[in-house]
Amino acid sequence: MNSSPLIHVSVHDEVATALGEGRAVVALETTIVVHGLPAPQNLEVAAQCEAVIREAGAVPATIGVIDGVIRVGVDPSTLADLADPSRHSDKLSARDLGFAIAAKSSGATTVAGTIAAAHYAGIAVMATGGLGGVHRGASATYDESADLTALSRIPVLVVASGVKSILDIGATLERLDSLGVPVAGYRTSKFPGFYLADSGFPLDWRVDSPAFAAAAFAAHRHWSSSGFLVANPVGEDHQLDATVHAHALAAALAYAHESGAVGKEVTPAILAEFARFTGGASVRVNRELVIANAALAGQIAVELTHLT
Ligand code: PSU
Ligand code: MN
Repeated sequence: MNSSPLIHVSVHDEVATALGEGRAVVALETTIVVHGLPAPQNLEVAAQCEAVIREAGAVPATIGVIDGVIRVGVDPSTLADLADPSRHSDKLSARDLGFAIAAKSSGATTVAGTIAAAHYAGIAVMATGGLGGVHRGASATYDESADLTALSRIPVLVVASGVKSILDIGATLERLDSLGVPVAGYRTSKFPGFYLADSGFPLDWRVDSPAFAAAAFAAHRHWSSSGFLVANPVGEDHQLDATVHAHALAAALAYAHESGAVGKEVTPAILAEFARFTGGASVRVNRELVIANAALAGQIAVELTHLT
């Protein structure tokens, strides 16, 4: 699809055909697979996300960078290779993509990196687990995920279960407000708390159907080039026990501080400590919510094709 001698984006045939025919496509990120979830659940979750997107009538496009090419739609063996710990695959935000291409290196894309590539390829919907956001103590460290600023300028609808509970949720919601990113709860008026269904923070808007979410996003796109966040809570029967969550959160934050993790290492370090502390329960919750978000994203993407 490129006229330039530098072939830097390759769209999988099935994805290209679907886009050409105006059919629904949902982008999936790879950071959650490579740096977020432990093996072997990571590849199982990736496959299930693709399966539920197909069940909804859409085509999945898992995005990552392989040997300097942004691949929009990677097959399972390529994904397994990217996730192989011995490959030490990078974690790529939007600003990193140019370097990875120039260096012909490989890496997993975050939400920011994924929506940049998805939009470039013509995909308007993506699913993830939890969006990155404002870290606790950010007023001193300035640690705020580039997911937020990417969402403010890239018109992709993201389905996520809020932001990870390790973050400063109130500050993250304020930043999304300042950045002009619409936030809607899916069948709830409360912002989800990732491992918990309810973070306690109220939302101005709720959407009760995929069709309504698609209609609101389609209208928004007429006057704004920002993305759109649909916050889908994990089912109450799947959420983490509130007491376990509170203890795990305290342990994970202390661990992150002591480990000296900085920059892009912080989120993976905290997620890993959460998993260790909860004996894997947090991984089960993460798995449930990501798959549910992929299914909802598929339904919204299908509705969007009826409007555009
Ligand atoms: N959702 C999950 N697990 C994850 C992520 C999302 O359930 O690991 C990843 C996404 O790729 C998101 C990233 O963009 O965490 C945020 O990283 P940071 O805080 O370094 O921006
Ligand atoms: Mn950060």
